[in-house]
Amino acid sequence: MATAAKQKSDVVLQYLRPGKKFPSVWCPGCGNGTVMSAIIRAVDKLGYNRDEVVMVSGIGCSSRMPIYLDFMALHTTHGRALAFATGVKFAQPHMKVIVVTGDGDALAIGGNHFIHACRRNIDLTAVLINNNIYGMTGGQGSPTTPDAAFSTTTPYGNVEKHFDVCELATAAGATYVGRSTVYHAPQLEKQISQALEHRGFSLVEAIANCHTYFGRLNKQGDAVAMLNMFKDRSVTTQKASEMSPEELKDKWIIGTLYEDRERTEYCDEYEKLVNRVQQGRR
Ligand SMILES: Cc1ncc(C[n+]2csc(CCOP(=O)(O)OP(=O)(O)O)c2C)c(N)n1
Ligand code: SF4
Repeated sequence: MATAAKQKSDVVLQYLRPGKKFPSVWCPGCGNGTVMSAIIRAVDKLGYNRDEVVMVSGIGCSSRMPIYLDFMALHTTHGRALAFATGVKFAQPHMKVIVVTGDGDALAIGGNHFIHACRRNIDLTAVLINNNIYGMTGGQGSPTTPDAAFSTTTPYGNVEKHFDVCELATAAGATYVGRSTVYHAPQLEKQISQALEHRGFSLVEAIANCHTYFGRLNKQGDAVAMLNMFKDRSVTTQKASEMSPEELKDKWIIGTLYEDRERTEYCDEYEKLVNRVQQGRR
């Protein structure tokens, strides 16, 4: 048992950037670490050459991830990860491009890039770490802060409707959409693997704990209490299909939520266009 656990952690250690090993800037117990291990395990099991993996992020606690991981990396400006990643993929189509982004980074300042990356169906995998708040800057509300929830900018309770990021991505044209939580680490890894193997724009929403701000301000307890809450409030797609809308209220449906294998990917479509034009066809 101890050996199996050691082997598992060894895989994670192999992918950490030399000289950037722990301690990280993340608070002890932060969900970002679990998401990072799930990404590592998915990449490792899929057998990708790590020099062909590019990790791109914006700014935020979650967006610190490429600093720790020994992949090709771009730590970009706030909200712009998908725009940079689009450029990387278009210039180097053979690269596997993983975007790590927070709910604020992807959906507030980066909201426009997010919907257009979905619409284009470019072959990127976005892992959106949703902790319902801005962690790095001290707990301000984000587009996923739930109705009535507390943050430093909603001290009397949020009056705005929040985004369901998976519904948003599906409506905008993403061709793979999945969700999991940091409590369900093996399933999170599976969703990330499926997203990486999908040709087109894929999104995995990773529900994660920021106990330091969201948990504290909303009296949800420490990291362990928040993980137990993720366990209690999550239902699989299969179970959800047997539940009424009332029963599903305040629940997270986890698993693959949407998949379209038919639609052509953006770089492939563009290559076809170039060939057509070079042959003098319209
Ligand atoms: C142009 C710009 N505006 C604002 C900021 C400040 N800022 C840095 S991170 C951040 C929010 C991060 O929240 P989120 O993306 O949810 O990530 P988390 O820290 O929760 O992982 C903000 C507003 C910035 N760095 N640049
Ligand atoms: S502030 Fe929140 S999101 Fe940032 S490292 Fe701490 S627990 Fe994680």
